Amino acid sequence: PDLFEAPDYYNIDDLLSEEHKLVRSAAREWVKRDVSPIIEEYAQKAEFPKQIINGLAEIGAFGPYIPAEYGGAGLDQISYGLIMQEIERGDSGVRSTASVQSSLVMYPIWKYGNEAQRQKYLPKLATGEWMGSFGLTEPDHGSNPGGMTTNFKDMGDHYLLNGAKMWISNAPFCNVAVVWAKDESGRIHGLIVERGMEGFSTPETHNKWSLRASATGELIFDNVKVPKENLLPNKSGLGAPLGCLDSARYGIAWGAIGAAMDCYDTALRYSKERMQFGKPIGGFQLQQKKLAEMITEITKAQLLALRLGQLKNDDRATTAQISMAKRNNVDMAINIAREARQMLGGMGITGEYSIMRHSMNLESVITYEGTHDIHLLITGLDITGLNAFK
Ligand code: TGC
Ligand code: FAD
Repeated sequence: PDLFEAPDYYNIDDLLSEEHKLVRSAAREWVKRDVSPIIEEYAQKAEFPKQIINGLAEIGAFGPYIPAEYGGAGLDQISYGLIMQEIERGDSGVRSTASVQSSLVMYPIWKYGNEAQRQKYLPKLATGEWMGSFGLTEPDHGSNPGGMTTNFKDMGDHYLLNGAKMWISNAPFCNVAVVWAKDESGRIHGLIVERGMEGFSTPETHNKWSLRASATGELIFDNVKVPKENLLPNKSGLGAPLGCLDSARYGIAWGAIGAAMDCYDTALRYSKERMQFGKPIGGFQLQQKKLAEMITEITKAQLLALRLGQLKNDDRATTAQISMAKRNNVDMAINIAREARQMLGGMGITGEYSIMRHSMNLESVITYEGTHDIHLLITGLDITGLNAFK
C-alpha cells in the first residue's frame, strides 16, 4: 500500500495558494491510485505503461502552463512544478514523458510556431491523443548540440530531411517529433515531423538499466519530405532548443524532489519498524545522521525550486538560475536514493520498495537535459564570465 506522506519541514505549504494545493493533491491521488501500484512491474519488463496517458492528461500534466485556448491547463509555473514533483515521486520515467510532451513539444509549438501549427497540434497533445518527442541529441553530439549534422535542404515545395537523433524519450511511440536540424547555411531550425512520413523511423533503444518504464529510441530521417508548413517560423538558432530546455530543466528541478521525498519517506518509515540489536535501526546515530541530512537537503531543494518558480512566474528566471536548480536538486535526489537504499539493507535492492528504481532512474536524470558537469560549467561561466566550452 502507498502510505506516502510528503515532508514539509519548513511549512512551505504556507507559501502555496489553494490552487497549488488542489493541483498537487489531484496529481498525488492519481499517482497513488494509477501509477505506484503498476510502475514496478512495467519498469521490470522495460515497458512504458500506455494506459496512464489519459490520467496524465486529466491531471494537467500535458501543457500545465499552456493557455486553455490551446487545450493546456493554463496554470502557473509553481503548479507545473508541483505536478512534476508528484509524478516523479512515482517514477522519473513517467515524469519524463510529461516533461517531453509539455516543455519540449508543446512549448516550442506554442512559442515558436504559427497559429495554424498551434491549432493543429496543441489540443491533441494536451489530451494525449497525440504523443510527441524532441530530437536534439545525436549519436556524436550530446553535450554539444550545436555540432549537430542532421540537416534539411529546400527543395522548392518541401524540405528534404536527413540525419539521426539518439536517446530520444517517447520516440518509439510518438505521433509527432519536434526535430532540430540545420539548413543549408548551417542555421538550426525546428521541424515538426509526423509518423508515417516516408523515410522516418523510430527504433527503440533496449538494454537500459535506468528509466526502464520510459520508452527511449532513435529518430532516423532518410530523405524525409517535410512539408514547408511544418517548419517552426518564429525562432531559429541554437537558442531555440535551449529555450525549451530551460522549461524542461525547471520541471526536473521540482521532479527530483518528488523522487527524493519518496526515498526519504520510505527509509524513515522502515527505520522505525526494522529491529536490529533489540531496537529500531532509526534509533542508531548513524541512521539518524542519514535521515537528518536527507530532510535538510530536501528542504533546501524545496526552497530553491519554489523561489525559482516565483522568478519564472515573473518571467525573470535566468538560464543559469534554472541550471543551478536542476543540477543541485538532481544531485540531492541521487545521493538521497543511495543513502536510503542502504538503510533498507538487503530489502533495498528489491522491487518491493521503490528506492532502487528511483536510484537507477536518477542516473538518467543526472545525465539528460545537460549533464551535472555541463551545469557546473554553466554556473562557472555565469559567475566568472569565462567560457569553458569554447
Ligand atoms: P552558446 O554559444 O552558449 O549559445 C548559442 C546561442 O543560444 C543562445 N542561448 C539561449 N537562447 C535562449 N535560451 C537559452 N537558454 C539560451 N542559452 C543560450 C545564445 O545566446 C547563443 O545565441 P547566438 O544568437 O549568440 O547564437 O552555445 P554553446 O554551443 O556554447 O552551448 C552551451 C551549452 C553547452 C550550455 C549547451 O549546448 C547545453 O546546454 N548543452 C547540454 C545539452 C542538453 O542539455 N541536451 C538536452 C537534450 S534534451 C533532453 O535531454 C531531454 S530528456 C527529457 C526527459 O526525458 O525528461
Ligand atoms: P557526452 O556529451 O558524450 O558526455 C560524456 C561525458 O563527458 C559526460 O560526463 C559529460 O559531462 C562530459 N563532458 C562533455 N562535455 C564536457 C565539457 N565541455 N567539459 C567537461 N565534461 C564534459 N536527448 C534529446 O534530445 N531528447 C530526449 O528526449 C532525450 N531523452 C533522453 C533519455 C535518456 C534515458 C537519456 C539517457 C538521454 C536522453 N537524451 C535526450 C540525451 C541526453 O540529453 C544526453 O545523453 C546528454 O545531453 C549527454 O550527452 P551524451 O550522452 O552524448 O554524453
